[in-house]
Amino acid sequence: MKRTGEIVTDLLKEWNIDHIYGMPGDSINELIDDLRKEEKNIEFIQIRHEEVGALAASSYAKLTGNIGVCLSIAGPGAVHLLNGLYDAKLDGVPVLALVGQVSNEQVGTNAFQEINLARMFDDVAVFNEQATSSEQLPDLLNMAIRTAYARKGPAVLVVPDNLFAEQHKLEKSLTAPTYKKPLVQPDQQTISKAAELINQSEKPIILAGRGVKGASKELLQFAEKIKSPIVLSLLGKGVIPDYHELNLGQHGQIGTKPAYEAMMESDLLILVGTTFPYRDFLPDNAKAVQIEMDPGKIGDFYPINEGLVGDCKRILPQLQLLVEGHNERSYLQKYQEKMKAWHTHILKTKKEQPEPLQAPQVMYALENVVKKDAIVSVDVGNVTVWTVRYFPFVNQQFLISGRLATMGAGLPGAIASQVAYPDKQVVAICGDGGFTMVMHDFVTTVKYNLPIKVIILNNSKIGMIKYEQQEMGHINYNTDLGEMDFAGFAEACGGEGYRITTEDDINTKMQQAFLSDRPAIIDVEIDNIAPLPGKITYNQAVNYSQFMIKNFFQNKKVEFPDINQVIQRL
Ligand SMILES: Cc1cc2nc3c(=O)[nH]c(=O)nc-3n(C[C@H](O)[C@H](O)[C@H](O)COP(=O)(O)OP(=O)(O)OC[C@H]3O[C@@H](n4cnc5c(N)ncnc54)[C@H](O)[C@@H]3O)c2cc1C
Ligand SMILES: Cc1ncc(C[n+]2csc(CCOP(=O)(O)OP(=O)(O)O)c2C)c(N)n1
Ligand SMILES: [Mg+2]
Repeated sequence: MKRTGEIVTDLLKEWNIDHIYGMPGDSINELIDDLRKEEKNIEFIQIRHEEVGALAASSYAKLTGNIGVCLSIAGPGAVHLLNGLYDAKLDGVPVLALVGQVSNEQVGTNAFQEINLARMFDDVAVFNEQATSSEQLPDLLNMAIRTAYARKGPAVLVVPDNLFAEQHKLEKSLTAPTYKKPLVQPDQQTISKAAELINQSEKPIILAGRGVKGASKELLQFAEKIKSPIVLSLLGKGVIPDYHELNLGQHGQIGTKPAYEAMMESDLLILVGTTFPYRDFLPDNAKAVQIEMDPGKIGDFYPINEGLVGDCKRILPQLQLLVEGHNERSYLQKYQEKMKAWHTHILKTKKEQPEPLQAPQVMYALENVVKKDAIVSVDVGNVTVWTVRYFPFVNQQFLISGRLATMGAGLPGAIASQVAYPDKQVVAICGDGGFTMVMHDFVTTVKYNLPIKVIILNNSKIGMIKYEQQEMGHINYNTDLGEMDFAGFAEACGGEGYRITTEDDINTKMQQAFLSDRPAIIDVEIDNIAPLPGKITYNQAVNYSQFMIKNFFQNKKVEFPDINQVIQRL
């Protein structure tokens, strides 16, 4: 007979789980002892806040496609997991949360740290069960992991700690530690109808998202044949190089003006692997074809004419065989010209030398030191827009909390990236607000010697909200954060800190930091200017004028955006 905890760790290994993020404590101590015995096979990464563990598990799944695992005690530890589990749910990736519980005989008695975990996890989890006997635990674990993969979300398995210590009575598991991915394929008739729509179209445009990761070659060959421009969702950043001649950049509030205009002019929208949520940025009356793995999402974002369910890596070449090739297309050429002008405009801004420093100059300095295959984990705020717009990707991978858009995801994402790929360069780009939500876990990077580089765009403000309030015509309230010396903090944690305040030392300090093999924070003091939308709408302009008038009468202050840029983006 084996200890149940030993069977659990054996199963984790069979599922190819080689690391777990967590914080030990009562109600999970028995499992911790089993994990101790397996430390060579399953690395335990002790984070300082369970939210970071859950966000790291979610990020690991986004990067690798493999399940991310986090662990916590009952009560407060479990509560801390929630944000990361919601991130996994909203971005549709598999995560397993192993959560301790008071011992079996105490469940339901208001015991110390006992909360109603089943009710708390009910909304977030795609699988939410509490083991009541040691016999069922291995099978519940298999079911939890399989469901997380099948339903692409977080599975929560709550276990009263005493169960791990019990001797397991059954000789054999009743279930198997396996998940088989289905091969879904649209019928030939639907593919032909989609090809017909494409052949009839004069101005086709592709909106590609994260689902294209792994199918970049197929996407480019298809787009090349029909001579269609490609615009990308935010999460599609990096699936094709930013400077590729068919790429019109990102789409939406964070996007480019050529992407917006080309989209509005198009007569056929080809959605590939995306849940792009901003209806205002899609054309009013275009025809549409959608290629999407999840049948539940076909037609969910646009009134499509044909939906092709399955893997775009297989479907794009099948479609490519049926569509007519084009040597040129004036619609594409028009926007390629506009895109050249956009790149010139962006590069010109990056080369300016404003005092104080601004975010585009930081991106320019970063671009010069970062490796072509680095992983870039970005936090939520203006920092997202600066990175996406001013940091061109060649072959880098992009990581963010997309749908939940939680601040504080940048650092956990970088931790997960370095754990998953110890030999790759990993960069986190965070705002001062987002980083302070999780900054305690910079010590984790020091403890585990994860040589990540954290760039902080330090504007002493929650810049995005300051700008949002202005855009709504409101006077700013509670958007100042106050000053913080993040470089000093990095050193106090045992890492390296670099503080950059002027253009003069930005390149040398950035290079120094990137040459180091230790975790480092590069704290850049920047001016808080607003990253204007790629395309400014009439309403945005009107509301902003209202803010300027109110601000003048109430605070006797005048804040003008960069008028040259505003005119270019109108
Ligand atoms: C500050 C901030 C600002 C933002 N602003 C914008 C913005 O302006 N523009 C923007 O686009 N987003 C923006 N977002 C992100 C936005 O909320 C969504 O997360 C994002 O648009 C979704 O991107 P996606 O569709 O590529 O990814 P997902 O939502 O992950 O969708 C990917 C889809 O691909 C499917 N799929 C997976 N694999 C395959 C395959 N092999 N074949 C076919 N289908 C597959 C999946 O089933 C899924 O439906 C912002 C987020 C933040 C934090
Ligand atoms: C957990 C969480 N709380 C609040 C928000 C709302 N929010 C979005 S961006 C932002 C400001 C981010 O500030 P900072 O990290 O300093 O980045 P900046 O915008 O200044 O570049 C806030 C408060 C959020 N997205 N997530
Ligand atoms: Mg800030």
